Amino acid sequence: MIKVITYGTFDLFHEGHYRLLQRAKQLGDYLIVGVTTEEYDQTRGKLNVVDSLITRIENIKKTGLADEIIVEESQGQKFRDIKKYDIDIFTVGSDWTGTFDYLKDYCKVVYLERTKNISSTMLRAKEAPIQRIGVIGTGRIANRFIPEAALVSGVNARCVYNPNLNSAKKFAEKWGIDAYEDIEEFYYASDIVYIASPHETHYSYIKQALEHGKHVLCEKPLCLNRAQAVELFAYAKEKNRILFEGIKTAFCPGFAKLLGIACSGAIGSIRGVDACFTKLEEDNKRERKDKVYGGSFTELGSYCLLPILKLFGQNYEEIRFETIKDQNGIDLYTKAHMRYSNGLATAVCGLGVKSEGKLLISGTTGYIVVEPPWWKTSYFEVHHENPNDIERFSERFLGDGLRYEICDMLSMINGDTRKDFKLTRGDSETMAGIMEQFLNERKA
Ligand code: C2G
Repeated sequence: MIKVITYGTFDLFHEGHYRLLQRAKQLGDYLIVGVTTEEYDQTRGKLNVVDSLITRIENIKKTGLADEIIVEESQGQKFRDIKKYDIDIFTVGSDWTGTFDYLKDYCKVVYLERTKNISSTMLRAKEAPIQRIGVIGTGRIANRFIPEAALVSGVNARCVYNPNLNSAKKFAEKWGIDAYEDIEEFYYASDIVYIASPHETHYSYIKQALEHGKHVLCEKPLCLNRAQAVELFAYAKEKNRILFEGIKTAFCPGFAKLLGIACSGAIGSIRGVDACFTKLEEDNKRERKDKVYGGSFTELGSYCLLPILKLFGQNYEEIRFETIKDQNGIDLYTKAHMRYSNGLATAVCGLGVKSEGKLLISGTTGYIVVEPPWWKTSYFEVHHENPNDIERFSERFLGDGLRYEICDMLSMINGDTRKDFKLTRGDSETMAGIMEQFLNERKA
C-alpha cells in the first residue's frame, strides 16, 4: 500500500484545494491530510485564517478523499509524521517547490501544479472588502506600523494625517501613501483609523474618528482618564464600531500560550506577578520632555499592567506608586505595587533607569519566568521546588509584533468577536483609571 501525506490550512475550502487533494489521492492508495492549527499558522506568519480548525477539517472530510485527517501543530512535525505513519510520498502544491526537498531522504517528494486564479486570499477579499487604514501621527511607532500592516491580508494602509503637513508629507512619501491636510478628507479615505499621536491627543481623535463612523485602533495608553475611556467604549458600541487598544503583547501567540499555562494550574494558584519594562531614552525625546504626560509609567505602564490584569483581574484592592523623578518632575523610574485579595503584583517601568525586562509569575507550587523582552513573549520556563524540574516553552514572535493586533482587530471587524477576551474593554478602562491616579499623584 502506498501512503501519501499532504498538509495545508484549507481556509475557505475551494477548488484549488479540492484538485490538490484529488491528485494527491491518485498518487497512492491511502491519503493522510494534515490540517494546521490557528496557532501554528500564526507562528508561520499566516494571519487572518477565517474558518475554525473544526470547519476546515469538516470541509476536507466532505470531499471523501482523505482516508485520515491529522492536525499539524508545529514546525518539524512533517518529518515526525513521515516516520510515524510510514509515508511513501509527501506532496504539496507547486507554490512550495523546493521548500520541502529536505524530506527527500525519508520519502518521495512531489510538488503538484497549483490551480491558477483561485486562492483563500482572493476569497477572503471577496467575502470582506479590504479595510483602508488611515494613520494619525508620524512618529516611531507609526513607522513600525506600516510594514506590519502590509503583512496582514485584508487591510491596506492608505493615508496619513498630521497637523504638521510637512511631517505627514514626508511620512507619506516614505511609505507610498497619501497625506491629507484636511482631516475630513482623511476620514473619508479611511475605514480604520490607527492613532499613534501623543497620549493626550488620543481621546479627541478617537471620539472624532468614531463620530465619522470609523473603527479605531489606538496606541497605548488609550486614555489617561477612566471616565473618558468608559465614554469612548460606550460611544463605539453605540456607533457599532470597534475600538481597540494596541497593546501588542496581548495579541501575540507567546503571551496567549503563557496565560494558558499560568492559568492551567502548572504553578498552583497564582500569588505574585512582577513585570518590568525599561527603555533608556534620550533627553530630547517626547517621553522625556513632556512634563505633563511624559515619563516611564505613561509610556510603558500599559505593558506591565497587562499580565497583572490578565492574571489577577481588574478588581485590585489597592495600588501604590513609588517614583524617582528627574529635574522636570517626570518619572524616570516607577514601581506600581498592587494588592489583590489573594495576590501581590508590581509593575516596574524605567526610561532613565535600566533593569532586566523580565516577567515573573509566582504560584503556590512553582513559578514562571518569562525571559526578556517578555513583552515580545517568546521563551519562558516553568520552575518548581526541585531546581532540576524545569519545563521550557517557546513561541515565535514575528517582526515588531504589531501584525497580531491588526489581524485580531480585522477579525473583529469582520464579525469574529472571539478575540475580544485578549484585551477587554474592562481591561482598557481599568488601565486608564490607573494612569489617571498615577498622573494625579505625580502632580501632587
Ligand atoms: N493549493 C493549490 N491551488 C490553489 C491554492 C492552494 O494547489 N489555488 C494547494 C497548496 O499548494 C497546498 C494546499 O492547496 O498544497 C493547501 O493550501 P493552503 O491552505 O494555502 O495551505 P499552505 O499554507 O500551502 O500549507 O504545513 C502547511 C503546508 O506546508 C502548506
